[in-house]
Amino acid sequence: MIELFQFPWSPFCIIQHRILSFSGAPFKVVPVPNTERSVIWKLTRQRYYGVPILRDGKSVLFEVNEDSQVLAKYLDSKLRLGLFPWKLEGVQSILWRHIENRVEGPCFKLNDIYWREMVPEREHVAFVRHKERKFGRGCLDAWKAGQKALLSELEQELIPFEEMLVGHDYLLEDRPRFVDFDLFGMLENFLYSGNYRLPRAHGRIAKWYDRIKSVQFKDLPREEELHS
Ligand SMILES: N[C@@H](CCC(=O)N[C@@H](CS)C(=O)NCC(=O)O)C(=O)O
Repeated sequence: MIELFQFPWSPFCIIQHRILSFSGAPFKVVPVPNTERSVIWKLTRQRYYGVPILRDGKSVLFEVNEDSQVLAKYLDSKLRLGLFPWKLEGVQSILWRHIENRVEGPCFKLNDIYWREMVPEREHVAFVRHKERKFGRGCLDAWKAGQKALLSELEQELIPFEEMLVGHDYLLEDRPRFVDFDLFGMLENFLYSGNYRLPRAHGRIAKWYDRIKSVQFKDLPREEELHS
């Protein structure tokens, strides 16, 4: 059975978790503490410490650079989900870079403001140290102080996605592709703490979010039928 090594509020783990549940394939979640990655280090033979990773039988899958989509492409080709059709590869590659930078930024900071509610106490010091080493001393408090500005940054960043939903149910077409799961991961991370709602201005995104949160591959029309 496919195993997903993850922690639950990570935007990148949420993407893989949703793709797996969309697929209908059986899978197992293996929780990894945010601040203790030795299991990942061991499984990847000292080549990776990030999450998520996948284990499928003897294969261990992990990303090879910031913009690779090794995990999603593996699941897509193994489970035949149609998330990366060739005709959309170029536009999806541009979009996922954008989603994982410009949308991810405000989302994870807004969620991290509530870090005390997610991170077990024994991990507090390691969590704060990790964040401050990367984003500077006092970053978590600075994000809290700048919460309003971060919310309006997110609202702005979502405008093109609201516009993309004119005329079809998902971002690119009437069926979900990888970028739908990618954007979902960022927004689900933003919503994780339970302290936010999606920006009210974006009505199409709200409806799309309800679809992408629960869509099942088995309920989609077969791909050939779409083009007949
Ligand atoms: N591009 C990678 C990014 C993964 C990533 O940034 N994961 C974070 C958690 S959300 C991580 O483990 N970062 C390394 C660390 O925390 O030390 C992917 O798609 O999986």
